[in-house]
Amino acid sequence: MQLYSYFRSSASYRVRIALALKGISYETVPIHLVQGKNTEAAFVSLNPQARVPALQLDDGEVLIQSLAIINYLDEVHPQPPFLPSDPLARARVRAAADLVAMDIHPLGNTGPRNYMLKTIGLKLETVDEWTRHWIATGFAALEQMIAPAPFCFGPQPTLADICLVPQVFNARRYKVDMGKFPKIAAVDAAAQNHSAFAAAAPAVQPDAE
Ligand SMILES: N[C@@H](CCC(=O)N[C@@H](CS)C(=O)NCC(=O)O)C(=O)O
Repeated sequence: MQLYSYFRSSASYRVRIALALKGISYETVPIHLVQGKNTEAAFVSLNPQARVPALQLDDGEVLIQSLAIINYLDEVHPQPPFLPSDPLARARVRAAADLVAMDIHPLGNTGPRNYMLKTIGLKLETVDEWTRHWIATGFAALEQMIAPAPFCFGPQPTLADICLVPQVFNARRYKVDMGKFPKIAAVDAAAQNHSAFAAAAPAVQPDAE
């Protein structure tokens, strides 16, 4: 398998965690977002959305959208599961994952940030404040929804942790005050000690700068 990835991309980071948790080996194909490599024809032919991640399977099929990729991996490689078996517990895990992936992440993503900076002409400090605001707003809600033990919903990582840990990386990058979110910080600390999360971290990727 080949993972088209950018070391600092949190959507790519989610898929790297999922692959590591499942013990699936893959080759990283770096797509440098700042250099605009995602908009080059070769990559757009794989992902018409021009975003990372994309996962090319051994038979050549290409999957896009991190949650679709992660759910595919969970269906094809059921162990260890990313969701609990109880429907109510599954709904709680999915709610936490969606809060991060659908409500927080899109607002601080490269495309919208660049539009605000380059097209609207907002100052970097204004855009950074926007990014911090939406991360902190989402984290304030998430802090009420999780019960670290040590992961968001128990002793094993779930889809919620797979989404949350990369978002904490982003939060730190944009200097969100993590002291306000002790439960989220505790989950992140537990993840840093887990080999799959450690292997997926931006700093150890082949394209890390
Ligand atoms: N919902 C998508 C988001 C993918 C996404 O936005 N990736 C970002 C990096 S984290 C990207 O490639 N941005 C490039 C751009 O917006 O131009 C997913 O979960 O895969």
